[in-house]
Amino acid sequence: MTIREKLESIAEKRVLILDGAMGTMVQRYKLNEEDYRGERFAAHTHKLKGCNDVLCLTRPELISGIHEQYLKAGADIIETCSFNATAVSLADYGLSGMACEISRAAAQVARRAADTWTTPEKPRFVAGVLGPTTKSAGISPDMDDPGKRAIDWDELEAAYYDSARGLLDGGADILLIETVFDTLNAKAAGAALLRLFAVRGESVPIMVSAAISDAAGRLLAGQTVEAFCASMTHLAPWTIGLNCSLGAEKLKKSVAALSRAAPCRVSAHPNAGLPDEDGNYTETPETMAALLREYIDEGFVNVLGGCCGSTPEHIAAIAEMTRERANAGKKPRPLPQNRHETVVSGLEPLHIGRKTLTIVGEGGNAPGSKRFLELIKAEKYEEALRIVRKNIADGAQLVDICMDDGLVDGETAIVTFVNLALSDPDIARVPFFIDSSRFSVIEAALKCIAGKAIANSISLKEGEAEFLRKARRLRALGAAAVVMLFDERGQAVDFPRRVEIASRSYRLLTGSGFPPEDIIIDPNILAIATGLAEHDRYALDFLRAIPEILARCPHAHTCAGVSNLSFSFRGSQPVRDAMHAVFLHLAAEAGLSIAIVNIAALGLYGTLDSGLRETITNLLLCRDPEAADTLMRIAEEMREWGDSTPRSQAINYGATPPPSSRQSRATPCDRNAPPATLPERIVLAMLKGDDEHIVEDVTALLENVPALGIVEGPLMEGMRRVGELFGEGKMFLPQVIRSARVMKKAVAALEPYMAAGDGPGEALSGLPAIVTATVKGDVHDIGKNIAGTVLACNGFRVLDLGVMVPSETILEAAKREKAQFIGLSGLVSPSLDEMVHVACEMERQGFTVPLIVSGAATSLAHTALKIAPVYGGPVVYVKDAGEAPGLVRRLSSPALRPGLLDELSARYEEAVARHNKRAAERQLLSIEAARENRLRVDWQPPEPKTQGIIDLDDYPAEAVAPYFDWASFFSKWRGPRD
Ligand code: THG
Repeated sequence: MTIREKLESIAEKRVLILDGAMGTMVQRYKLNEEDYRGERFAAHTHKLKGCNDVLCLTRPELISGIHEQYLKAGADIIETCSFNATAVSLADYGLSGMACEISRAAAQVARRAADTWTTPEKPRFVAGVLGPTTKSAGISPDMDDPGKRAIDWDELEAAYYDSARGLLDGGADILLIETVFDTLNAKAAGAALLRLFAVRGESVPIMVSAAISDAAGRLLAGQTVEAFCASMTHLAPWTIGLNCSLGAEKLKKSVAALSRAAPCRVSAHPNAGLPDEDGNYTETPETMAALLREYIDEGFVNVLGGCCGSTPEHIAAIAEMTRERANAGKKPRPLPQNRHETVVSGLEPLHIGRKTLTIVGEGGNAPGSKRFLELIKAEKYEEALRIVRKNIADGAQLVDICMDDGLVDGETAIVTFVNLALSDPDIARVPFFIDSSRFSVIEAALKCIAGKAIANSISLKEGEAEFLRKARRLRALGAAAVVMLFDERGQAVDFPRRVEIASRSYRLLTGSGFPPEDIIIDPNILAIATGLAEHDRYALDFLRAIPEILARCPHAHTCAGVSNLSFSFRGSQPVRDAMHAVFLHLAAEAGLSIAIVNIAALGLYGTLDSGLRETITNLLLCRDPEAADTLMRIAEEMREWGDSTPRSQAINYGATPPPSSRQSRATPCDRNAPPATLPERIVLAMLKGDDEHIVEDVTALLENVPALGIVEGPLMEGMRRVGELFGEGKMFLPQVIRSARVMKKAVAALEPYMAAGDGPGEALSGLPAIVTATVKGDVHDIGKNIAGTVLACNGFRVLDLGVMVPSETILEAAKREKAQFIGLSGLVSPSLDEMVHVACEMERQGFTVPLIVSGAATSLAHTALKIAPVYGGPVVYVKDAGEAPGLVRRLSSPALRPGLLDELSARYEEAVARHNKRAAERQLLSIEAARENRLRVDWQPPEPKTQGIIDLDDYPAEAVAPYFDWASFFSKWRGPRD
């Protein structure tokens, strides 16, 4: 039996148990630098403390001890300690070259532990972990350059390949791509795995798991879980799931959504709740198991486990609860059968159905539009993007992007344009239709796209081998494929050839494992009414071919570039538009799924003049040899009388809701209500991230309001509302970044009008410096990086000192750079003490600048109770990256700062009062009851461990810990908390 078959045979019967956190467990051992280094890295150039992965080489017995605890707790699958074991992440420790070796060691340690615990009744599996790395291929690290990327697909793919090779060599059964926050990184990992499997001639099951980062249930990079799912299904993963994130309670909604969307098994391993004021994760084993019980009772999952903060006790409780629910008759989520839905995605998913017509906007097609081509040639990308954005506003559900032109370097242009388009949330929302006659250009674009795109196109023109090679490549890049009906003999123009080439293409593709639902057949629309008789039947044969192709190619779709049809009527746009409307009407009836159209100009079928409609129908269906001449006459008349055809109306042929309503639902403000006043327009522009008129508007407002007043008035209000909406999950990161860019543009325009000494004006000209760092003992920096990006975009000079930064380094840098703010970030609980330490040091050294506190471990309560009291300067707790610019700006404005400080101290007082109230309510036990509750130590020697693989005397206490259950010892010793 293959591993996948083994896993499936268990998954049929019950929910599998995954282990819990590795990092939280390693923390318990309080290792120092020397522990991490061991002998082998004693003289290593970089600090290694915090690099848990290297422990697989230097302290394998410790890692194996943690695995054993999870196996003992009942985990079916244990995860290797290799979260950062990629060349990309290990670079922080000067260990890039060791990714493969560390990964191999990580898998070996886990393999041995799993084998020790495997029995015929309960086999144990090793999941080789591939983490998200420290760099994101899909998000710009530099706000001034939204098209920039810190790493590209090829580098990531090579790194993942190397690590995955090590994991397989070390004996991993499964490869787990986890904590995905940027799907593009995960797709590169997936491509590496497919390549590795091809080279080794064997494959292992893939698990993919994303982290949700805000209340709106999106990945950090902005994708919804459904869109993420669509982006990953080409890997045919064994499971798709969610991990880390917000804890089981808040994650439930997203797991439910994923469970509805996933065509495969579903996993969930959330954090043990959210950290409290001490940075401890709040869910106990019991409360976490109780929350996850709902996942099982509602049939959402097949695999359950824990992430940050979860311990062997949590896993034991989850395993126990799972058994109990199985006994109570609860079934694991059934595997969806024969799901062949076509779902493509941008930040949001798009279902393509056979009974509805999906519209691709053709505006971004350089050879199809003189204006667009001119803009691309002149590298006026912002303006070119506006055309695409307008297509979407007009109702396009996908956008065509094509840079083919003799004078344009296709690869460079498409990569630049796609990266810019992806940083525009209004555009990034929809899936892309990547169009090029050069395959390398399509590949280059797909390597930038986190969503599932449609590649346009491949064909049998150069024979079967080349056709299948390209198809394989598209699959590895996670795209659906348009297949044009060409073969070695040329283009299919009549009905039999269309059907013949379609069937052959479909047979070859599905035979090679290409999913039928990702095949989109384009039966070639060619110009009619050209005056040549052999062209007369082009439209009719196209329409007849659709149902025939659909019948022969189950689950596949058809597609058409509609504007080609009317080339003969160039010069008479109204007639062209009417022809397109009639054609679309007929094609939709015939079963066409996808139409590439000029969306803004499309006439509405129902409103066309009946005579015109009749003539066009006769022309398309070859029912009247005079139809072409009649239409010519109509075109002439229309030119004389002026354009009377209704335009600019979005069409809705199918069951999908009208695009315009989709649009406004997803936007945090109503686009249709025009704002009355200039300040309102400015706030709205910030909310929409629309910079088109911002300079005009702020300049106009200058007549009545001084520059500083505009910054502190509408601009700040906009920033504040953006922060608020982000916090509520109503905006997502790319939108926040866009708003920040609008702010920056506005402030830059106002700067010349600001008086010297005018707070932000002065500050901006000198660019206020913010020193940021993840504190000592902590290696997490995703949130800090984002806050840095958003701040940089707002005109601050951000000096990021990196991770694991001791307080001396932070304070030295702050002095040297004359920093006006210090920002500290921390994700794990020990970071909180470290932050208190930094705050004490700041006080001691006489700092007065604001201290900004942020990161998953921090909270308002902890800031109020522990940090604010030890530092005399302002201490500001920032919950989300989106809030940072607003707060920092208010702090740097002499006018706004006092109000903010009052607001903050009121919030802190309230938090302290709440805390004190809760503490006062805490019931103390009587002395008798406490004595009764004392620890009773059983002094009998523990049972000898049959599976012991080490001699206890040879090892220090922390290594032995797994064999003497210190955790339960201490939990009894401390007694129940609260
Ligand atoms: N099938 C597939 N892809 C395609 C096509 C197809 N991609 C390209 C094309 N055909 C569809 N796109 C267009 C875009 C514009 C026009 C026609 C088809 C067009 N443009 C005006 C013209 O040439 O008259 C230009 C006007 C201007 O310059 O502004 O008609 O069939 N899979």
